[in-house]
Amino acid sequence: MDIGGGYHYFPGFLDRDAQRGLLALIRAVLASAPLYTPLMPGSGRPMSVRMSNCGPWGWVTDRERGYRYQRRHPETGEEWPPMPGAIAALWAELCAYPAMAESCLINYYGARARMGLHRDQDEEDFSAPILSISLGDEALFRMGGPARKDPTRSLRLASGDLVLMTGAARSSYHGIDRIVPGSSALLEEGGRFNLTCRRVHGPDWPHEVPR
Ligand code: MD6
Ligand code: FE
Repeated sequence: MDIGGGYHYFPGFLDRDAQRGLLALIRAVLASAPLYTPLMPGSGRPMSVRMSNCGPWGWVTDRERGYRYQRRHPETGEEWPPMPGAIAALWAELCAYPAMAESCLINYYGARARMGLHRDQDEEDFSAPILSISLGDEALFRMGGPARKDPTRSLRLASGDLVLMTGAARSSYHGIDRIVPGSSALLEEGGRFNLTCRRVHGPDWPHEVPR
């Protein structure tokens, strides 16, 4: 559903079985690439969200080197686990883009985690959309425009909802004001996973970088 500004919203796209299946795949990824606490560039302040990645490239941040994509987990030093086929299939189904996603960022929100208003701009190619998948507790998603001062709207994202950000929304400000603890029983520990699938390079970049 086109909700304007380049934002597309697919409420309840994943049924309960699909959510459980995806969650099991994410848990398997996290068994080899555990969640870590990212630090803000400069200040070194910890983010409240914990992160990991799958796919050939992972988005990371730390105090010294800031926001970037890299091939390896910052704590284990291992390459990121492969992107599960079910996630790649959602990208192929929903994103009109001639190449596969190269990165799936995994964000975990505990009860008090949030994500400030930001734009995703560490990728080379803004013609590719970003696909977001929500699992677990509901979240208040704030959606703005390309300028920080643009008016914002708020959407309550539930487990199984997808959001596609394309066109103007691809470079628009957005964030998570808060989650709604206890609003979903999908995660036994509570909280929320958000997966964002991205293209990092242009469409001609090899999907698997030669070693
Ligand atoms: C979240 N999402 O839903 C945060 N970024 O937890 C994002 O920051 C995001 O949903 C780029 C594209 C879609 C998103
Ligand atoms: Fe984002």
